[in-house]
Amino acid sequence: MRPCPYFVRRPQLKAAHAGPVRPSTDAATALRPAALARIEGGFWAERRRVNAEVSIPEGPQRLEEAGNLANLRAVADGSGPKAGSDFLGDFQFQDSDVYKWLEAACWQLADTPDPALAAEVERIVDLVAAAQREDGYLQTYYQLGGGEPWTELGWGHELYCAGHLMQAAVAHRRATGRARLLDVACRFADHIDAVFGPGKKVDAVCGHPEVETALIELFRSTGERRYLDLARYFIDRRGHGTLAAGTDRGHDRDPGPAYWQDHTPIREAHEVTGHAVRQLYLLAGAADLAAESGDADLRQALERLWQDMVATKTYLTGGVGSRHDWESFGDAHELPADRAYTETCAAIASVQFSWRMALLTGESRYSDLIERTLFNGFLSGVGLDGRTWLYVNPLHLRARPHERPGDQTAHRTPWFRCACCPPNAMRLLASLPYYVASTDANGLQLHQYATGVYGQDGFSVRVETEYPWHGTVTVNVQDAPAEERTLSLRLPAWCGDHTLTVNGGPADGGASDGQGPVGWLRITRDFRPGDTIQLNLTMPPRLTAPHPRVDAVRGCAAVERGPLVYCLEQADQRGGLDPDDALLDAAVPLAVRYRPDLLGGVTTIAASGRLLPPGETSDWPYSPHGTQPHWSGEVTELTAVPYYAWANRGAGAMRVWMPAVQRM
Ligand code: FUB
Ligand code: ZN
Repeated sequence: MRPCPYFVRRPQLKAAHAGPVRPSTDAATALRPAALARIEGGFWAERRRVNAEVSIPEGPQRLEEAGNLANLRAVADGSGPKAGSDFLGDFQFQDSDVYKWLEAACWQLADTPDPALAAEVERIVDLVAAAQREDGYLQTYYQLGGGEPWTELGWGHELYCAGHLMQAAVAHRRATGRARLLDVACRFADHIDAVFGPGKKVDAVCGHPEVETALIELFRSTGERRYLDLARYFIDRRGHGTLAAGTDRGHDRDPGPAYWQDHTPIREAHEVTGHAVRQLYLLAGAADLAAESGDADLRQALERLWQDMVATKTYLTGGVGSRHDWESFGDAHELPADRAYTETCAAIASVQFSWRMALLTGESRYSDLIERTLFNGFLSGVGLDGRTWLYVNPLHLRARPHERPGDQTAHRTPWFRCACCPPNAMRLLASLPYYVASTDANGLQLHQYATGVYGQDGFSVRVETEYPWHGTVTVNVQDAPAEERTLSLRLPAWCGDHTLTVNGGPADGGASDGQGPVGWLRITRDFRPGDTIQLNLTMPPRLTAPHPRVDAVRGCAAVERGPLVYCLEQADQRGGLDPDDALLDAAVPLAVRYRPDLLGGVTTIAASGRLLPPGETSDWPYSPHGTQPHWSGEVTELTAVPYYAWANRGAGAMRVWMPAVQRM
């Protein structure tokens, strides 16, 4: 293998500096991810245990069965599939699943050394390195005769795969200190740099953003500014219609320029639109660029687009992307519960975008959305067993759901023909500790609540909590410098009432920082090791109503508690009641019950409902305004479980939004 032709600086990173999103020293971010970040117990530790013990170790087997590794072997040593049609898999981007798995495995290794996993990582790194072309190019689909590289920018996913390779390489470098995969990524980045740009062979963008954020991470890990410049070029070049729609071989359907985010430059955009994952990966990359460049216009555009997404295009679960057609965002307030697409990857992309915005601005609202998305619209994509997945995450499934050809189904599946979601979920879970805490010159910020240790530079804390089941968060100071520091605790937007104490007494300064009633609770003092801060977040169950513009669920209510969105699954209802056959009575208080035996241990919520009278049918499903002829039946108890745990007990109906009894 040829050495990387450019000088690449590789600063010695401390092992503690693992994790994604490491702004450079000069970056204009308000906050930086905490270097010390370990989740050691509680809710997320259990989900991450399953990820570490089941999902990640079984990944190579899934990649073997799906042909991804065979494709790499075929290129590396001529074994397996030969050329053209022998490429295994239905999509040009099969390689990206391997890279996402590698990234997940590396973040896992950064957390917990595991010789068997480390050996597996090195085996696959060797395979990837061996498949790389002399000139740095690497994509097995085209290397196995799929066509001429860089001629199918719409659907080819070459820069998308390159981006995932770079992210895997950065994870490998940060987690293991090794440079082998980083060299592969640099050689590919250098090749791309030689091919793309004004006056070069190609002056256009890829149909799937991803390389932008990856190049900036590669810049951060190598110090090579050309990678930052290349990312800037791709971000600025997008939105100028460089992608010839529908002209790639085998693709005669034209998704329109918004699908691949080539309809308008980011700085001029006013709404999130098009393919949800493409949109959010692009915005994540742009947020990285805003951080590294200090570009205020770009930052303003990102704040505007994030706000548009939250205000008009986000489900209660944090899921985004309401349309099955082209996996896209819908119109404002087009948020149907039953036809929600809400791809697991889109939830992950939303977390990635929001985290970059949280670091850039220091505002807590971004981490509010991260929390909502992690606990609901993301985690629903991951089976409790760690080996079955959801690609789409609807908020309503009928007992006899219709299935359209080409639709992704809402049944848990071991892997997918298009397997983007499972390894993506693995990498987010493996790197989750790095989304919990951040630091700035004044101190430490806790964005999420998870038992563990967090901190940096002589100021660290240990967090104990049974969140999300209980709202008590105990923070013990472990190390503190002999000077004042500020500890900031996010007051979740859902929380109506809280108390905060320091060493048992009132916390002076524990007030909001001007972001209205929600925001950061800040404690500034000369902390001493052993100081104890206790935050009590009151979390009664609550009913949530949709904005009247969300037509699809008008007149409905949803059950929530703390950060969790609940749903009614048929499996929990008396006599196997289909939740579609009931109304929820909002006038009756909700009751909470902890069920250690259910779904790995969950808090359930009981609500009062009214049944459709038995035998009632309707010849005409409408009635005079102001009447409710079909919903006067007997009272029943309805049981709600956390939405993230749905679809783990076989087929059955489910709803998040329940039509509410209207009192005349
Ligand atoms: O195109 C690559 C990935 O496949 C996208 O990110 C997903 O939405 C799925 O279409
Ligand atoms: Zn996906």
